[in-house]
Amino acid sequence: MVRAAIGLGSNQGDSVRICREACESLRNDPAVHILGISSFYRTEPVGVAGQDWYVNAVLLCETSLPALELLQLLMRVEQSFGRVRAERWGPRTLDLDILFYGDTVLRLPGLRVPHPRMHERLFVMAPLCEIAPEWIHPELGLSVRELLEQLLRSDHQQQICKLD
Ligand code: A4P
Ligand code: MG
Repeated sequence: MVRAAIGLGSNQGDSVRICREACESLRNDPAVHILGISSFYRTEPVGVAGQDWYVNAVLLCETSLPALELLQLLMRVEQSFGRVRAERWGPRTLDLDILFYGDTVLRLPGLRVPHPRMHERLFVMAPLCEIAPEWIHPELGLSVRELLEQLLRSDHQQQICKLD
């Protein structure tokens, strides 16, 4: 079993419900054992302006799936929520990203782990720090808590707010 962190994001449809149901889909998969789910956050869009705010959260699990099979499972769950890929960074009903997969570093054309932009994103690091503050980023050599502190000290503040 490998520990993995999965980022959830949605800004189309009933995003809170979609993220909750995506977590339930993963809980129902025999190859995935959920260890924890962060709070849900309402977050300002990063990358493309003029779209609705997102709901973001992070799920921590153990899985028996190799990384590429975990990605395929996430894509199936995205599709079951009606995800259509249009514009990069554009609006989506559900985006599931592998953030960490154990200490593995993968730079394949279709799978990059750790997620290459995660440490620059408050909408990832704030929820991740709730459930895995001590996890060391295998490339950057800093813990999630340290990376979040670094991000909070930098100028580029993204707006996020925790939902109850
Ligand atoms: N892919 C490569 N590595 C991974 C990985 N670690 N996990 C590939 C998941 N997928 C990975 O993804 C494009 C391709 O990335 C996939 O086919 C997969 O093989 P996608 O989900 O179709 O496209 P995308 O998400 O638009 O692109 P990308 O580059 O993953 O975007 P990001 O960086 O995920 O950003 N603002 C807020 N507030 N909240 C958000 O959640 N998300 C994005 C998307 C932009 N702005 C946001 C948010
Ligand atoms: Mg994605």
